[in-house]
Amino acid sequence: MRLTRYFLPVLKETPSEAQIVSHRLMLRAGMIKQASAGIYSWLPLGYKVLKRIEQIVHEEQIRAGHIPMLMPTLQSADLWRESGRYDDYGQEMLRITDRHGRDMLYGPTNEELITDIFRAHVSSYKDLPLTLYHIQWKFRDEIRPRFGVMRGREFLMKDGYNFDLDKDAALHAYNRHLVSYLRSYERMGLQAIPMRADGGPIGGDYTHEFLVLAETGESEVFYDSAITDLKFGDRAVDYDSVPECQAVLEEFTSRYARTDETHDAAAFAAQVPEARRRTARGIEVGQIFYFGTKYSEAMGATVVGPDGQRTPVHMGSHGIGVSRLLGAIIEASHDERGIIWPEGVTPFHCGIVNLKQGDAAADAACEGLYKALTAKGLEPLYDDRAERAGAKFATMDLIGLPWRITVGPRGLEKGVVELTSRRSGESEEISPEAAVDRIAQIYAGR
Ligand code: P5A
Repeated sequence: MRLTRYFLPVLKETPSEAQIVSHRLMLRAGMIKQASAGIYSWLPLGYKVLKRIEQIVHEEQIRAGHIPMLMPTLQSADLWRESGRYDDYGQEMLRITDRHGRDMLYGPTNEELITDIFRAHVSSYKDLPLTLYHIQWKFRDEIRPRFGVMRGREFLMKDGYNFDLDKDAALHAYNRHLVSYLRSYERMGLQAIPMRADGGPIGGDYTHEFLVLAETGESEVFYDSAITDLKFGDRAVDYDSVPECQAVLEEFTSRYARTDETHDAAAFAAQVPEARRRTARGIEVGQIFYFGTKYSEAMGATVVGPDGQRTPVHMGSHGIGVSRLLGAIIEASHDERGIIWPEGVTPFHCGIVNLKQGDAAADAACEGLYKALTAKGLEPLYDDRAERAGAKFATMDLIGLPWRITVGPRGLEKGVVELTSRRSGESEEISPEAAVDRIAQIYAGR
């Protein structure tokens, strides 16, 4: 993409309404624009990152054997009356009446809708296990929407639902989700720690939240610092293997880590040596639940088991805050100049800065780099504006592309361009061809 043809409305001023750095940077980098309280338009740069995050989530869910689909945003209130949650959800639920006077709602979550689909089409244990998921907009009329996409009213969630014959099978689904979430967050450059939490309006008392530690996080958390040494890495876990998934769950949840809802000061003191006890704040980027037969019993979602008897299925639901993740990643990865995107989610693979637009050699070298990178399947952002170098660097630093290739007449006389890492700030002078190869190598397999 050439910057002169792109739509990147960066702001010079720091927006006064934004209280936390990720919100400020998303506004300044022209990623989002508030449409109304807690509701945002996703401008091209923000939309690109949102799509990259969605793509990682899809790939990891499909790897785990979960099946993508799409349910609507608007739901009928009748289903929610069946489960008994129409009243439970209170004012957070946006209620709508259609022209025929029918009660509708903008879905805050989809347990009822998916259970309705299941009961209409599945009636035998032979069709289990089954896990369906989608990535769809949700609406929760939060009393205090704030921090930009972090606590929105309209927000994008990946929500998945497992259907199993019994509790053991459903707990395997739970473990599979835990493994796939650890992999997903690491691919996004994040460390998200599973912590024992509370079921809230979703239900169930077996649930973990995934928290990214950050001072601006809305949740208070208590944990054993040893947990931050755990890395999922690129281990290959067989999602069909009950012991392998169980082992990952045990490894990542055996140390004390809880949100304030379930924190137990006495257990904390008994289980964790004082030097390793931490109280901090965290951003909740996902939550997994096992709630058994709560919805299947209320809504009559049963299957005929191997013994010929009808039995309600065991279920769980599993959510990732896709739009919130943009804020969480920026909170975890930025400096005073702007965002620093991890390679896994960056909107463009690298920037190309032409120090002297209009100089024949510099223009030609930039065009050459642009074509060579594109031919390798990479997406560079070429700053081809007739701006001074300082302004171009400031824009690149603000929008946070992890790599920058700087091209100027002086370097070209020596046959070199400059390759700079946004994270370390280190630069090296190399030939344009070597720069292209290096960028291709960095992104190989991503
Ligand atoms: C699990 C999937 C559920 O709704 N039902 C379907 C279950 N869980 S949850 O924890 O309530 O939400 C899942 C994730 O969505 C993100 N989230 C939000 N993101 C932005 N703004 C909000 N107002 C908001 N509310 C929830 C969180 O990341 C949460 O973990």
